[in-house]
Amino acid sequence: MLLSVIIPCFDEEAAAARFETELFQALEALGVPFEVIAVDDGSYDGTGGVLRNLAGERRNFKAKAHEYNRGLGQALRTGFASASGDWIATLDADLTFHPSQLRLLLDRQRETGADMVCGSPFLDPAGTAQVPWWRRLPSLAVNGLYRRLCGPALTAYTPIFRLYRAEALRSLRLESTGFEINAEIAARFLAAGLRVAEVPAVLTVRREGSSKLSPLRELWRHFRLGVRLSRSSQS
Ligand SMILES: Nc1nc2c(ncn2[C@@H]2O[C@H](COP(=O)(O)OP(=O)(O)O)[C@@H](O)[C@H]2O)c(=O)[nH]1
Ligand SMILES: [Mg+2]
Repeated sequence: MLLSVIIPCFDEEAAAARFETELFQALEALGVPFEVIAVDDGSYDGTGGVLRNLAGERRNFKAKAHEYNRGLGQALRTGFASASGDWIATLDADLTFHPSQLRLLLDRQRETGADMVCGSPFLDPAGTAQVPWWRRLPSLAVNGLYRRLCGPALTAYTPIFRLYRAEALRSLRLESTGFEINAEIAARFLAAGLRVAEVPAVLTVRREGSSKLSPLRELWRHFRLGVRLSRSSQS
């Protein structure tokens, strides 16, 4: 087994400085062969330099770059295309789903044989205990809508913290360019009849830098994806 860990990065210079220590320590403790693919999505700060330095030092760290900002969805798709692992995990650059929790995803996959395992902060009250209400409530509402649209198999349609069977992920035709890509992937896995599973995961708050989420823009993108998904389920 080879695990490819994809990390989209947009203006994450301070967070990326923690990869060398915190990220690698957590990944090495998993005890599985891994590679990290960080995608610098046209950052304006020093993210590109930090990632390139790391790529020079570590053989299992690849730095990919977009010339200009193309969005989280495009960054993940660039990462998927460069991954050589038979399993792919996706992670936030701010490590707010701590990479040590990948153990939970790997264990649940082994127990269930699933093609996709989602880390859900909504399965257990501890999962979002550190998240302020003004982030938690909109997120619960959006995930509730996806449950109505795509089914109750999952509680976490929007979070990035996942493990995918690479072959299954590559079989999907993905269109999303923004944060809604995680919901699109989950919906496509379900629609294709692939096996999905969830495990409780803890979401913490960012230690450095600022959130790149623009609430109105993302709400609009979720709305458009919802329309696309309901059309494709009718046809
Ligand atoms: N590549 C890329 N990554 C992005 C973009 N916007 C956000 N991200 C990354 O996606 C992850 C989630 O973004 P974040 O700002 O932490 O959103 P939040 O956790 O919802 O507040 C982080 O790793 C960001 O660096 C983007 O436009 N392109
Ligand atoms: Mg974040």
